[in-house]
Amino acid sequence: MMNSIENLFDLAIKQIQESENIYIVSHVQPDGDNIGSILALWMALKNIKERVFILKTDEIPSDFLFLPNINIINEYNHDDNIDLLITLDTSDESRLGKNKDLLNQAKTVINIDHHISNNNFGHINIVDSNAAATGELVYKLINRLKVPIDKDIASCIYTAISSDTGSFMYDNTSAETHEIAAELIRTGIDKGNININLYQSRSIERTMLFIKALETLKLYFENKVAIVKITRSMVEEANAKMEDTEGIVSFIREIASVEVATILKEFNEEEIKVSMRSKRYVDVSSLCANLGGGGHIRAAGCTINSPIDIAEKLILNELEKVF
Ligand SMILES: [Mn+2]
Repeated sequence: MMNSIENLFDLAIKQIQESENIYIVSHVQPDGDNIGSILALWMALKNIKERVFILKTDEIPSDFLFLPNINIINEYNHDDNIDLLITLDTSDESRLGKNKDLLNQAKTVINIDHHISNNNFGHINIVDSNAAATGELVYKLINRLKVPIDKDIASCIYTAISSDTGSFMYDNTSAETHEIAAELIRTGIDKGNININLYQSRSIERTMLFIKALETLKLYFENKVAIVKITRSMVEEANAKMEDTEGIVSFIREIASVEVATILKEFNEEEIKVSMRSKRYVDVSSLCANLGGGGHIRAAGCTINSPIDIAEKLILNELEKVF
């Protein structure tokens, strides 16, 4: 029998109540939805449980250092017992990077996510691809826990939802998304400050990398496909980091003729991370799935283990099937 989301929330709450050592774990290359969600859930659980911790899987991008309690995110100490491990916004085990083994160490795993590609790796899987962000599911869970959502919790959930909806602009933004946002704003959050931190704080280095990326822009299939490439030497020349590529792919999607925007990031000579965004009709999630990746209909990604120019050709082959 399929469990309804409501039943799954109740199962998760029962598990939380019965667990002593609770760990919430971040994912590799954490984004606003991941970090906002883990902080919000941590703050909420601290109201009802003594031993709740957040584990760091990857460095926290500087954009999110303004969030309350960001400094409590810590490395796993190998002597600790994990009764309950909670993953948020994590579509599969590999997204846990160096903390992947904790899935076996934990007595119980709760997996809360909104990726359509989620493979239900947890014991309890609250996976709802209709949610615009994992932050929406965390909001519902906290309400069901009957923990009041204060300004700090609300700021983190607002960050999560705003990040994953492109400031409430993407297709995934629903009436419910706005209803939740309205409730969050009513707690008195400083949304102006959140917006400045999220959208008006680009560093000079990131700006320089942005310019370099745009210089590589190529258009295909009657200008419906735009591709940019970031090599390690470009990152070095801009004195930037690979995480500073955030926002470039959305920017090139804004070109009028473009339906699919793609960025190729060279993490290693034969390790190319690809992010794809579509505008109106192409399902980039299934396109990326053909290359071993996944994601959402309008935002997806994959990793290709070839040099960057070969990776570009593989992607163009997939795109050719669509255009
Ligand atoms: Mn998300």
